[in-house]
Amino acid sequence: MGAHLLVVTDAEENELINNVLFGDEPNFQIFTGWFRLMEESTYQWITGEPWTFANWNPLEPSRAVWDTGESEECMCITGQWNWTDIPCNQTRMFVCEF
Ligand SMILES: [Ca+2]
Repeated sequence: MGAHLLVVTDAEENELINNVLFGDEPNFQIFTGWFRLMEESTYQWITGEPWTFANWNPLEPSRAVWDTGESEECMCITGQWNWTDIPCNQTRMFVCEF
């Protein structure tokens, strides 16, 4: 089917996502198709699309290590209209695009 997790490559798409998904749910977080390449400590979209746009919270990506020992290696868009990294094993809503 060619579906993949959400990839946000420009400000227009980022704003659309925020308007559609977070209008009445400011505390929502959704997983995107973003992950960190462990060896290189660089970011990558699951589609391999170029990294052309970012909307990180000013303190992110923090790559914090949680009490569980999990490191923040995946990215969520938050209801505050910005991005944060969190551990990939957390439970969140997600969006697929075709
Ligand atoms: Ca973080």
